[in-house]
Amino acid sequence: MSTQYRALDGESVCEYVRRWRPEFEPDCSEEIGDGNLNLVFRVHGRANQQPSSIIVKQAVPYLRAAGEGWPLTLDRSRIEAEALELHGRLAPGLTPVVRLRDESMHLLILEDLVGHTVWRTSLVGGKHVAGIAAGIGRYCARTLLGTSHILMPSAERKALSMRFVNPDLCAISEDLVFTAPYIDAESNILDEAAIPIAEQLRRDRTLQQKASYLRFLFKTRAEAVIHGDLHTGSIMVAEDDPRVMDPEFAFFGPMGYDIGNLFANLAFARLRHELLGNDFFVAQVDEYASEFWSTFVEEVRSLWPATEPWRESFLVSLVQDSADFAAMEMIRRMVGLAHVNDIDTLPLNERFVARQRVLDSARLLTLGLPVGSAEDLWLRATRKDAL
Ligand code: SR1
Ligand code: MG
Repeated sequence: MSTQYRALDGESVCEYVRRWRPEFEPDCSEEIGDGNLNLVFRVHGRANQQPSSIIVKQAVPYLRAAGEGWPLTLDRSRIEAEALELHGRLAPGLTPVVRLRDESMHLLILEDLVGHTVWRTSLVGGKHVAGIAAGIGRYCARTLLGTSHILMPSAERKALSMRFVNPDLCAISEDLVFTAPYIDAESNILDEAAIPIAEQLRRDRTLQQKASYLRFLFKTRAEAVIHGDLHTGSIMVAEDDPRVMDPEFAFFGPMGYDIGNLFANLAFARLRHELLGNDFFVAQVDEYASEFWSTFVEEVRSLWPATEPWRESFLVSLVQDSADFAAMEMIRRMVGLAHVNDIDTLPLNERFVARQRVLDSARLLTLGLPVGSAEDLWLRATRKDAL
């Protein structure tokens, strides 16, 4: 750890900001992080006589959600900054702007996206925000293709590969996504509605084998610099202005992991509203899924070089990978350490139905016949019957 490093608090973050930009006069700060990994402060103040605010995000040397007993590299702050810069360059306007990177304090100062909300919050509340799903489709196409061998020159990519070695954060996903949900792990969080499916998961040898194979793919398929945690809580939204944040899990991994995560988290929102009887918003989420994929495909087709005559088979196999990884994300959010509000805030009876539906859909996605299209993926992720 750097000798200069110290974790900031509500007061010292203001002093830090004052020193970084003397013309910014901080009034107060609030901690706004979700408490999983980092300290995140919004610092309010004045710059050039105008009210202003910025975000300070600092890594702490352990996993906050688990406590100091789970050490975690501070290097994740560098990876996040580099991923924001790389993805921001490839997909302009679709990430927050990094205003400062302090490697010795393991922190970033980011633009405060005033007027934006977390997409998951809008989805849970049934609030439509236009122009988001298409933007995320574009972001995925540009970042995934742009860091793959399809578009990035080999030498540049090899140099980049050293910058995105992310063993600690990958280990968290290898454990929390592909391992813990299938065993009686201490990290699992089980409400009463999760207990029946946790028992099924511990007995399900077929699913366990598949999870273990997918963990292998996650570790070995260095296809692109993926975001690595592309759920709807990692996306800030305002009308026609989606911004993808929090890429600290970025590494050279399988493209289907990002796409699958996005589909899985949209499926949670849809299921919530289906069980609450909000048919209008169910149809809206269906539209998001379709818009996301059609924009992704359109963008891939326009970026794809004519010298690589296998574009359509790339898309077919990406859909299959995405279905598999969507299934893993769906399952782990029911019984693992990190849950989702879309399902956790349902009344108990609906939550029982939801957890079983999620497991049944996930099995259909990853253990059924090969998934032939994104429409097929979405149908399986959202339908009622079991395999
Ligand atoms: C405590 S870390 C748990 C989860 O939070 C992050 O957003 C990742 O999804 C990780 O698995
Ligand atoms: Mg996050």
